[in-house]
Amino acid sequence: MTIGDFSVRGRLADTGEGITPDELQLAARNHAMPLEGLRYDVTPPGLHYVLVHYDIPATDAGDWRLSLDGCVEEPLSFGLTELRAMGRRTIRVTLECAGNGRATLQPRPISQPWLSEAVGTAEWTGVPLADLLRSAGLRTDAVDVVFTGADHGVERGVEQDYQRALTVSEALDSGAIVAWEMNGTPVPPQHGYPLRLVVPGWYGMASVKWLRSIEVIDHAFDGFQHAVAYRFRTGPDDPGRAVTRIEPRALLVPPGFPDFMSRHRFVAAGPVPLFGRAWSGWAPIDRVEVSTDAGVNWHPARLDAPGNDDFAWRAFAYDWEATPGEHVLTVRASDTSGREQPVEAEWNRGGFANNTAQRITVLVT
Ligand SMILES: Nc1nc2c(c(=O)[nH]1)N[C@H]1C(S)=C(S)[C@@H](COP(=O)(O)O)O[C@H]1N2
Ligand SMILES: [Mo]
Repeated sequence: MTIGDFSVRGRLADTGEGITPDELQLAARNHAMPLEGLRYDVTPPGLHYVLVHYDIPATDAGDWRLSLDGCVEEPLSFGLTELRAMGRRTIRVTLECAGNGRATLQPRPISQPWLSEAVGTAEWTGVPLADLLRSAGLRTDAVDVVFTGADHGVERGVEQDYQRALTVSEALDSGAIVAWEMNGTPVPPQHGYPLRLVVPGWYGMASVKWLRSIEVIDHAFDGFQHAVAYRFRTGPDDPGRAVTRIEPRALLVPPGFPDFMSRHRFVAAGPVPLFGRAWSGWAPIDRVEVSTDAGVNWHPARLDAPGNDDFAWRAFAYDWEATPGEHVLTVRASDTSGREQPVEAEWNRGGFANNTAQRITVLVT
């Protein structure tokens, strides 16, 4: 159903229009990971970014049920205890919001105004989604698998439960899990307590929180978060292309100390060790380059040995010999699929996947 006067197309900020009260309201609810949080292999809880479209629902692990039905041989329903008995796997995953970088685009799409730090890495423990689907038995007419959260709201006039889908092959092969633990403790309320889907390598919107139902359907899912939101569109009438996996990105821990308002940095001249993390949802990271002169010259960073999880970020380091004056640090990553992080990403109307290289202004004294 639709409510009120609305346009299913989002709005773009007018030339020179600052952040609106609506955007500020979203930014105050949904927080990013402070960049110094990049120093941890696994983001401590509370520092991991949070994105909630509607409200955090009131949920209770004691009576929680997850249903699994539709095009399956045997419809199933699980409580938490039954799910735990199905198996247990822990995976380290870097999640990033598809809207990360949106607020720096010109013109600015009006929505959650992320800068560059809507990211975090956690260890998620749960049961492989593929095991659940196999235990119910997929019928031959199965096409898509629809995941529904317990949260409910209105988005651009359309009332809905938060829903996303994967194709049957993505659901079976993506390594997705239905998780009840984050970093070894129950998933916190804002991250999906008591159960959430985690789809490694995909932008965050695929990892449905407060998961209460999995339905296998015999046609392609065309819910709001697929057909209207999360599409790369060049204009309001462009049908666009689906947003799926995470584009490569590298971020540095800003060196030295910050100015309170501008976040510009101060460091003393001499050796300055630079450190950061890089990730991609398409393939493992194989190269990171650092520039200390706003992208004129690029230098290879040292990459840490890859870990066991393909979709967790990889650490890198670079030794900078800082000379007095103002410098702009910038960094870019590439992965083994040949994707390279651009110095300036292409604009799209929803402001998705803006992996434009980070820029940090540093005053060397
Ligand atoms: N049920 C539900 N799942 C959801 C969302 C939501 O609003 N409701 N937001 C999605 C989006 S857009 C992102 S980026 C991730 C954020 O996960 P996090 O808050 O645990 O970092 O959750 C996804 N799963
Ligand atoms: Mo997101």
